[in-house]
Amino acid sequence: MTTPRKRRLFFALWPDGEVRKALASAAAAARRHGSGRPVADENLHITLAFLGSVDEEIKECVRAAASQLTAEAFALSIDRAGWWKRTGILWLGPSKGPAALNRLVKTLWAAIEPCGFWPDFRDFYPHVTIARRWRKARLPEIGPVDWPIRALTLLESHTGQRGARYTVLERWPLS
Ligand code: 2AM
Repeated sequence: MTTPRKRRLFFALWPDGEVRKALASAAAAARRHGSGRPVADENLHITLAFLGSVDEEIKECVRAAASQLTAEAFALSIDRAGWWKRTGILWLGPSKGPAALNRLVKTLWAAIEPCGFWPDFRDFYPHVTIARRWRKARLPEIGPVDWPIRALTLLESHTGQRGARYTVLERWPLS
């Protein structure tokens, strides 16, 4: 008997080419002082809901739920760098998380709850991880990156010897 294939999935804000470039250069500037393992430019994102390894049935359930979801588009300004000492994560994020972003995350968890997920938004702290195992020298000021949020994206994470690689499975526009 073969084991059903499971995929490691997450919902995220996935930047388009232009925003990705701007985030990549802010990330490079923020990583100038300190050392650790940089996240590749093509992997930069904000995780909204991490689902872990799920089978095909659950994947289809969350896809259907996301396609029914109504949430508004909004503007996000990535204007600060931060560092979590315990996890060694260096990140970029908004100093003011817009209410529309919190609404999106809550609505998303509520939509996928019937697929078997327990809402996990209490500790939601929007961030773009830009390095792991980071030893901080100092935190720089970063020029703000304006990121218009117009879609919700479902991604699959593939982990290999050379680190993580993400593929976009589906994208739903926000109204
Ligand atoms: P992060 O880097 O922003 O913290 C895909 O694996 C993404 O899901 C990772 O980039 C990570 O986001 C997030 N992630 C991975 N494991 C997680 C977990 N156990 N709980 C919450 N988020 C997780």
